[in-house]
Amino acid sequence: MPYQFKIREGIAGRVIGKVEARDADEGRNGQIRYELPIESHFEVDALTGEVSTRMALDYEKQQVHYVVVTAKDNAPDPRIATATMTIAVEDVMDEMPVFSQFSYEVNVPENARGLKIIQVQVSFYNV
Ligand SMILES: [Ca+2]
Ligand SMILES: [Ca+2]
Repeated sequence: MPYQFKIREGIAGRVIGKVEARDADEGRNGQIRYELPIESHFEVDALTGEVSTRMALDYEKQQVHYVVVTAKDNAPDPRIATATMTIAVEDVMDEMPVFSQFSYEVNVPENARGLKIIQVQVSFYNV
């Protein structure tokens, strides 16, 4: 079963949703533990299935993350199920404005009152 979550960029340690696997077995064999890949940007609570961001995500780097969550029962010979989470990162206006040129040199004539000196172009990555 696919999961779809959304999270704003730039927030670490925020719960974004929950995964749930069911196991009809009784007792030990019915106890499920959830796991995510170690190198993931996310972490999952092994017992509750709550998924949260391990680190702040950057929309400008990656807009969607596909993460496979594994559910494993506690049997000596564990049964394993996987589900894919699609996590959409929401854009926030978090980029610094950058000048299109590193420095500007302008010569202003003396007594040039009211003269338009230079037009500086500032752009945002978010635009
Ligand atoms: Ca960003
Ligand atoms: Ca942004």
